[in-house]
Amino acid sequence: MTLAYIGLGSNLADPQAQISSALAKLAQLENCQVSQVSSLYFSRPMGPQDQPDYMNAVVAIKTSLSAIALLDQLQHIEQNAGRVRKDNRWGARVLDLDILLFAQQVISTERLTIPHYGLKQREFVLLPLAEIAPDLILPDGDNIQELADQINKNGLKIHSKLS
Ligand code: PH2
Ligand code: MG
Ligand code: MG
Repeated sequence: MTLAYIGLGSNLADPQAQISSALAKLAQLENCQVSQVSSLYFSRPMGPQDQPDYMNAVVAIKTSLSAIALLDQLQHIEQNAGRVRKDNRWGARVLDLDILLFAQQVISTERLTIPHYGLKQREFVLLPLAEIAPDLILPDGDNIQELADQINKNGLKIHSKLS
């Protein structure tokens, strides 16, 4: 079983409901167990500012899937939530499920970059990740708690417990 971390985000169509429903769907996936769930956070949009605030969370899962098979499952959940893939990098979305880490694997292919390329620059990823995995060390040796302590919080706030 591989320990993986997944970032959840939404800023459209009732973000809190989107994230709880995505969490339920993750928990129902075959070959996946959700082992930890962060709080739900309110975050300011990174990227274009003419979009609603986001809700973000991070979960830990244990899975026997490969990283690419996990990505297929996550994209399936995104699509079922009504996500339309268009060319709106960093634009508003109903549901975004990103593989942040897949054990200590480093993957760089057309479909997948792991660790997630924005992980260290995003307060809405680092803080929830440090909440559930403060001792985590990235493949490059960086410590999650230290990165989380150093980053500008940019107004990030805990909204509620998720699970
Ligand atoms: N995701 C984006 C673009 N901007 N901003 C916040 N606060 N949270 C996100 O999850 C997010 C974002 C594209 O994936
Ligand atoms: Mg994303
Ligand atoms: Mg994504």
